Amino acid sequence: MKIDAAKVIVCSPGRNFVTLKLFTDQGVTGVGDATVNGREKAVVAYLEEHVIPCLIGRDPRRIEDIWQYLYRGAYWRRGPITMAAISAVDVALWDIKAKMAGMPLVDLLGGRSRDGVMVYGHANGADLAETVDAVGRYIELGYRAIRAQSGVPGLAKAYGVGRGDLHYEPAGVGLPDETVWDTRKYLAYVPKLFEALRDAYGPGPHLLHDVHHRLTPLEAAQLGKALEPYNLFWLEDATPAENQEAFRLIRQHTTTPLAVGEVFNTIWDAKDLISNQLIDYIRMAVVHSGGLTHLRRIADFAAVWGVRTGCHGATDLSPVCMGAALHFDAWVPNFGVQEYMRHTEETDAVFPHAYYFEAGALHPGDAVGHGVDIDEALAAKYPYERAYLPVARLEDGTMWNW
Ligand code: GCO
Ligand code: MG
Repeated sequence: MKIDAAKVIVCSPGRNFVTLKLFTDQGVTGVGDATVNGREKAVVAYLEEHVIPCLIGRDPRRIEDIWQYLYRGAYWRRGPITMAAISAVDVALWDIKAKMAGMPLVDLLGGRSRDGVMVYGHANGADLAETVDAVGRYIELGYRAIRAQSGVPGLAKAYGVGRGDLHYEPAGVGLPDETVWDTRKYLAYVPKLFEALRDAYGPGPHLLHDVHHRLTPLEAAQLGKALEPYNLFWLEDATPAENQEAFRLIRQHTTTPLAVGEVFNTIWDAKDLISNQLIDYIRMAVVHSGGLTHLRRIADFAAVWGVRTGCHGATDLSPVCMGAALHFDAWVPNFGVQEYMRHTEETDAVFPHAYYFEAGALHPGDAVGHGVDIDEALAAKYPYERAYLPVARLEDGTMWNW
């Protein structure tokens, strides 16, 4: 059996997606997501110029060997572009293998460990009252876990606050949006938000919050401590994690559970965080961390240290990534939660999928493979548009972390 063709499809049904489709001489095809938000074309070039020529003629059944060939063989290991390209190939190969076996992908991974995959939805509002209402709407929709983000008094634009509907997407066409950040205003406000949420909805719902890399380790420790009375499911990306040691300081001061990893690409980014038990949830996504072959290895390593998974699932990860993630989540023994930021109707139509939402959980469905495809004719109606994520500056103009 041979891979005899490969195609990279770029489309923009509301936002940009890069999809790899692999074809075999036996007629079975597979698809993988290769989207890196705001840097999409870099992955397209990596795949078309450097990866696809090495794939043609290879046996698609040799998933592990192809993974090692692309990872070790590049010499320039790791990084988001390399690992997204490897992931796209890996997921397409797992899709092909599961289709050939006539099974949903989860059965190849070891079978289901749970009936549904608990997801958290994104509630946000311009101020405290709007955010409390937004969380209430998610509870009515059946969500058991909800991330709450809110506008901050005195700041024109806060991270995570959308355009007033359910489909928050931060990337915009045109040059990067400039936003202004002030840590003191934010720190004074967030505990009030979670106090209001617990007053309104009691101890039942799992509440999550994303700091989006904005704090220093000491500030993150202060926030974690201040939030302890509200029993968060997790506090995410409390401080940048290039220096994994930074989390030790946070950990020494608070019992609020910590999640990190959506910008990580390999086990090496998380090795010290996990083995020193400095975090509780590892957030790496199928698309940005080398596919299922690498992610399940990370999950097994994390399990040794009692760290659970919480895969990134923002709308810049395509339905193809979501499909693969749900098969992984349904299997992985140390599952925590799956992020679910709903795609627009246009995106859902371009990527027909077997997964579905029911009672606060997503289900991967019973289709063979990972159950997600791309409608190429429809995709062609949404051409690529250059888009960037915003940037953030402090009030005096200093660049900060968005
Ligand atoms: C999340 C993320 C996203 C990112 C986005 C960047 O927790 O869902 O922080 O909203 O900002 O994926 O492309
Ligand atoms: Mg995040």
